[in-house]
Parts: sequence; C-alpha cells; structure tokens
Amino acid sequence: MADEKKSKELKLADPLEASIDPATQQMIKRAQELGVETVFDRAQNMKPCNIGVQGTCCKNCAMGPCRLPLPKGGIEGEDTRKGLCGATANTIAARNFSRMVAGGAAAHSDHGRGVAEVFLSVARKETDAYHIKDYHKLLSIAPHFGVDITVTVDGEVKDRDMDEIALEVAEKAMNEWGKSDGECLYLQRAPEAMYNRWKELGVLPRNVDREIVEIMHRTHIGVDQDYKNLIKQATRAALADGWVGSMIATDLQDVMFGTPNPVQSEVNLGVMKADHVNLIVHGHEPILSEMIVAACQSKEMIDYAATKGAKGIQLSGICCTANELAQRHGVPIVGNFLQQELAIITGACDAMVVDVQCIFQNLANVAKCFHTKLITTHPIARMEQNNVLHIEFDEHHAMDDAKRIVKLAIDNFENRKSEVMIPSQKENQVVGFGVESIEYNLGGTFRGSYYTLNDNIINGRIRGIAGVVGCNNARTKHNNDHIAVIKELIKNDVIVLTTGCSAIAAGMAGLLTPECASVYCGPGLAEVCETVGIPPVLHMGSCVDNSRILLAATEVVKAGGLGKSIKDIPVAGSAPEWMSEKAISIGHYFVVSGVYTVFGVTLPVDGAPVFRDHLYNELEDLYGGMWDCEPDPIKHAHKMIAHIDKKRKELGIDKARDRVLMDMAARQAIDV
Ligand code: XCC
Ligand code: SF4
Repeated sequence: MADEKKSKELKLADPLEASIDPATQQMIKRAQELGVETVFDRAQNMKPCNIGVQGTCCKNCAMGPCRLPLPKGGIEGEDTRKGLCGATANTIAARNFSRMVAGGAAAHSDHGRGVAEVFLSVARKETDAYHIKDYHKLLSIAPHFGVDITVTVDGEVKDRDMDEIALEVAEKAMNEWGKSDGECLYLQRAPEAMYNRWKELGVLPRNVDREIVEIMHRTHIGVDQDYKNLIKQATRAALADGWVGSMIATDLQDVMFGTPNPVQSEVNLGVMKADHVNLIVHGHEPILSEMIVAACQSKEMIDYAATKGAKGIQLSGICCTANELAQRHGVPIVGNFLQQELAIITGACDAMVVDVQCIFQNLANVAKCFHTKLITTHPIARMEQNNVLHIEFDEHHAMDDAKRIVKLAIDNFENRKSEVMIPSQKENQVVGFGVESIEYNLGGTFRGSYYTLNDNIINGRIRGIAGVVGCNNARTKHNNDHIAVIKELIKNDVIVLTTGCSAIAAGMAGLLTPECASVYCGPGLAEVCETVGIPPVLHMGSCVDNSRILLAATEVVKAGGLGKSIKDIPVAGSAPEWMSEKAISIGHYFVVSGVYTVFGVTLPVDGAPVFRDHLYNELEDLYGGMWDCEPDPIKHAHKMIAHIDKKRKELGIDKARDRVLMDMAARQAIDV
C-alpha cells in the first residue's frame, strides 16, 4: 500500500461536495482514511486546461500545438486568430468536435460490430454458448435488412426457415460496416420526412467505418477547412452511430439475449454482500457478461463458492454492462461511472472484470491496495500495471472463459485483507423499458400502441418527452445535475426516458419506481403513471440503447397527431453530466434527428463563437434540432421545457394543457 499512500500530499475532495449520494460520500471518506486516492481527489489537484475547454487547441500536426484562446472580453471586429497553417478558431473547434464524434461513433459501432460477429457465429452454428433467444425480434428486424421472412412455394406463401433468416440477417448486418456502395439500410426506419431531409442534405451515411475514417482524413492538416462542411461529415458519422452501429448492437443483443421487459432490481454500493463472493462486471459489452451471469448461476460454481465459506455469489455491475444485465436479468447495479473505484474500496470486491469503455486505469492502482483481482478481457483494452490479469474472452469458448473468471473470484474470497466496509444504501428500481415493452405497458395486450402516449400528450396530461442520458463527470457534483434536471422535468409533467449512467443515477435517487410518481410528478404525469403503473422515468438501457429512444420517438410520430418528423414532437434531450466522446456522438445524432439537445458541464465550442452559433442555431434550420449548453440544472431543465412548449404551440396543442391544468386547479378547489 506504501506507494499508493501519496494522497497525503494531495488536496482531498470534500465528500459532501463531491456527490449527493450518501453511499458515495461515505466511501470517499473511507478511501481518504485508508490513504487511497480516487478521481474525486484528483479533480481537486488538476484543473482542466482552459484552452482545451474552449475547443481551440489544435495538435493535429507538429507545427503546433496551436492554441487560440478567446481573448478576455471577446472579439470585436475581425477574428484574426489563426494557427501556423492558418486554421481559424472555427476550423480548429469544428475539427476537434468532429474527432470527438468519430471517437464516440467508433466506440459504439465497434461494440455493434462485435455483437454482429458473435451473431454471425450463432447463425453459422459455430458456437454453442450463444443462441437466438428472441425469434420474434429477429423476424421484426429482418425486413429492415431487406431479408424476406416468407417464401413462396408453388404459389403458396410460407414461413421461411429461421436458420436461413438468421444467416442472411447476420451477413447483411456485418455488411453495414464496410459495404462498397449504397447507403446504410436502417436509415429507412426513421420517419420518412426525416429520411428525406437527410437525403436532401446529402448526409445519409454510406457505411459505418467509412464515415469515421473520413472524419480522420478531413481533420488531418490541410484538408477540410470549412466548419460547416466538417459538421456535415460529423453528421454522417453520428447518424451511422445512432441509427446504424448502436441500433444494430441493441437489436442483435435483444435477439441473442432477449428483449428487455420491466424487471425489478436494486442499485447502489449497498447491493454488495459481505458474506458472498462479490464479482463485478464493468464496461459495455453484454457478450462477456451474459456468459458470466450463466456461470454464476451454475450449480458447479455455487457449490464451489460454498466450499470456500461463501454464502453465495453476488454478481453486480457498473456502467453500461450493468444496465445490460439489469434490464435482461435484474442483476443489481453497484454504481455508475464515478463509483468504480469505490466499489473496490469496500474491501469486498473479490474480482472486477472489465471489457471496453469508461474503465479508469486507476482501478489497477486501487486494486493493489486490496485483495481485488482486476481482470481485463478484451484484446483491444489492456492495462500496463503488473497486477492486472488478462483473460482473453472468445465467443468460441465463452463458457470456459466465464467459469475461469468466476472461479478466480471465488478463490479470492478468502484473501480479503482490510476490514470490509459496504455502505448500507441501495434502492429498488424497475428497469428494462424497451420500445416494445413501452408499447405493451401503455396499451395492454390488445391495444398495445403509442396512441395512448400521444393522446396524453395531446390532451396535455403529459407535457412532452425528454431523453436524459449520459455520464458522470468529476467536474460536477456526482449525480447532482442528473437528479435536479430529471426532478424538474417530471415536476413539470415531462416524462423522462433515460439510459447509461444517468439511468443509474435516477435509480439511486429512487426515481425508477412507479410509486415515486405521486411524490415528484406534476398532476398530469402523476395521473398517467398511476393509471398505467409505470415510473415517470423509464430506464431504457445502456448507451447503445439510446437507439431505443430514437425508435420510441419514431413510434410517437407514427402513432399520429404530433407531426411528421421527430422535430415536430414536443421532445428534448439532455446529458447533464456528460464527459465521453460517445456522449458527443449521441448528442449530435439526437440533434440531427430533430431533437433540441442540452448538455451540462461545458461544451468545447466557446472559443469559436461563429462555429458555436452554427451548432446552437443554424442547425435548427437544417435538421429541426440544435445543440445547447447549460450547466445550471434548473435552467437546463427549463430550457428543455421551453422548447417542448414551443413545439406544443406549433402543433396547436398548447391550449389543451392550459385546460388540463385548469381542470386540476378547479378540481382541487372543489376538494377544498
Ligand atoms: Fe460511460 Fe456507458 Fe458515459 Fe456511463 S454514460 S460514463 S459513456 S458508461 Ni454512456
Ligand atoms: Fe497548428 Fe495548423 Fe498544425 Fe493545427 S494543423 S497544429 S493549427 S499548424
């Protein structure tokens, strides 16, 4: 522990200022007592670079880095700032922004490709670890790939062989990453008006990989020097993320692991159990963690755990892997992005298994202070520290790999050294609202449809829909902005769809239960939630599952009465505590899908006001959606509500809401 005790020289975070969550506060304090440094402390000791934060530092060639901060007091007259090559602040900020989109789209899409590859080996019957679990979903997506689900034999239409359908879907899906002509097939799932607009503007992605590569080419020194043209390419790549790479990931995961249905689960550090083997999966891909779920449930492993004196195996998750397992199996969620180190600091984490994305390299340093085995599993994501084990996971011997990992955790149970301290806090939550289950919940078996939702939007009980998603960021108080934004929205009758770490934050604050509706919602939304029995905040899964939000919005358009495109419906998006490049890609595909999208913290565009204006204003004329940034969570929510009201007015349904509210007031007056 000696090397790790350097935190004495560091300024320490104030736990009460660092998070709104008592369990997190308690564990930050615990870490400080033990002399184990965490991200919360590091944030006190390193300030963000004030030029990078403006988006105007260019290091795209070795004549730089060229730094173009905005002068204090802004710029009057001509903006003469330029890099050595002459690149303007707009060009530099737009290049940086586009590269963030490329990074984010690459991460989601590569995940999607991995899922498609596993699905291909299922379809080819090369693996017996994975199967098709949801044939209905397979049949529902096949036509979007242009795959027939029926055959005509002697003039008679018959169901086509499932194996044939699966194989053709798998091949067509794989092709979306690298085909040589045409455009991505899934784009036609978007509302027709929106698809046509994309076509008109020339932004339909051709294939996923190409759009990402083209960003890297265009942002190389001396290529694209027009911020509008750069953003056009960022748009292609972002659409390739949301409507293609991420959407295929979601769909094929549903086909193999099951389409989520609402399920009860628990969330927060208190889900760990002192007398159990605690195995934590962290990262993004359910490919590995699905196998670990199965291994943990096997009699062989449970019996083995008993021989080591453990009462059982407690599997839990962090980040989006957690969301994937929670929505399909009810596996408890230990925490979100900023809690990853804290889970080890409990002293009760026997093994943490990671795959890709959002994994702190510092986990290895923290693990060194405890008995925890930290295991990397993906060939593209390894760690340099020597205490990290690497067990490469392969779908062809998936179950063996999973059992090996679970066994390592069990064997490590008896090695716990320091005193175990698991916070008591945990909340109940209902997770797993897919597009399909929302339809079912709103309409029941016979009238499953989005009409009910539209009716309630039109009659004003529900004011609008918000997607609140994204990460935590150590530059803001952990979970504070997620919860403040969400509470303000539901108080104002806006129903919230959530994914990622935001969804986990909502769960920790008790907002993912139907019962919370009567406590936190405005009267209209509370009434709907109580009637239907749903929470006012719907957990829709992981970050690739933001594609579910796009499709839910599409269903709303299709159900009628609220316009022809997503840009017409009263909807707004938000990422109050974003930090990752993936969030920028997600934000951008929401914007160009017609959604007004507000980010918290900061956006790296302030150093280039003309470029910023393009994102914040000009994009609205092109796509109907636009970017915004508002760090104050209450103002943030009210900007979204103002946009929702603007859309209600454009649809001519603003008066309906006045009436509903008047009815409520009148009713209350009578009650008194
Ligand atoms: Fe990562 Fe998806 Fe962000 Fe959470 S929300 S910090 S990206 S795990 Ni997507
Ligand atoms: Fe500077 Fe231009 Fe090189 Fe960027 S590309 S570092 S602005 S010279």
